Amino acid sequence: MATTPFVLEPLPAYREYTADEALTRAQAFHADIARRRTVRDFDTRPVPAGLVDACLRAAGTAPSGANLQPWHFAIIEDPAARRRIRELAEAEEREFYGGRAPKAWLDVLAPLGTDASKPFLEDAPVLIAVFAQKSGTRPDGTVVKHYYVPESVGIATGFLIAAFHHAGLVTLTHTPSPMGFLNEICRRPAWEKPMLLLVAGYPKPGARVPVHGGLKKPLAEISSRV
Ligand code: IYR
Repeated sequence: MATTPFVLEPLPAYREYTADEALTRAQAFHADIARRRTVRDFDTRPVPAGLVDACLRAAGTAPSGANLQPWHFAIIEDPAARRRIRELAEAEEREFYGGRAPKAWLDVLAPLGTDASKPFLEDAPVLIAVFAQKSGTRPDGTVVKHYYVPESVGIATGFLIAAFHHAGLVTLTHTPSPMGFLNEICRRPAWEKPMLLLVAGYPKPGARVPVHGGLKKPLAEISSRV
C-alpha cells in the first residue's frame, strides 16, 4: 500500500489576540459555556433545518489520534425510531435502577433525581448516537487501525455539545448500558461501539434542572500548577 506523502502548508486562518483581547475572549467563553446545563425536560419542537448538520460539522473538526476521526454520529429524528430507542433504553434502565447498579453508584446519582423513565428520548426532536470505530476503511478498501479511540470520540462529543449550546439548543448526555441495540436501529456494523446518546432540542417551557450553584469544582480543585 502506498503511503500518503507528508505535506505541510502554512498554518491557515490562525489569529493571535492581544493579551487583553485574549483574556476578554477567554472570560466571555467561560461565561457562555458555564450557562450550559444538562436538561432532561425537552420540548417536542423540531430544530431548524440544517442546524444539526452545522453542529456535526463543528464536531468533525475535532483532533483525533493520527487524524483518523474514529467516530460516527447517527442522527435519529424519526419518531418511531425514537420510540423504539426509548423502549429499549428504559428496559435496560429498569434493570440498572432495579438492582444491577451498585448502591454507591445510585448514591451519587440521587442528587440528579434520575430514574428508569426516559421520556426525553421520545420528546426531544433529535437523538445523536455516537459510535466509536476501532478501525476504519481507507478509500482503497484496506483496513486501518484507529488509535486513542475513546479519547478522540470524547473530544469530538465535547465539541458537539459546545456547538449545540452555542446554537441555543440544550443537550443531555445519556448512556443506557448496555446499548448494543443502537447498532441495529442505526444500521451500524457490530464492530462500531455505541458510546453515548446525545439528546438535543429545546427545553420544555418551565424545564427544571438540579440546583447546582457551586457544585462545579473550583479551579483550585480541578487544576494545579507544577
Ligand atoms: N444510565 C443511567 C444512569 C446514569 C448514570 C450516570 I454516571 C449519570 O450521570 C446519569 C444517569 C441513566 O441514564 O439514568
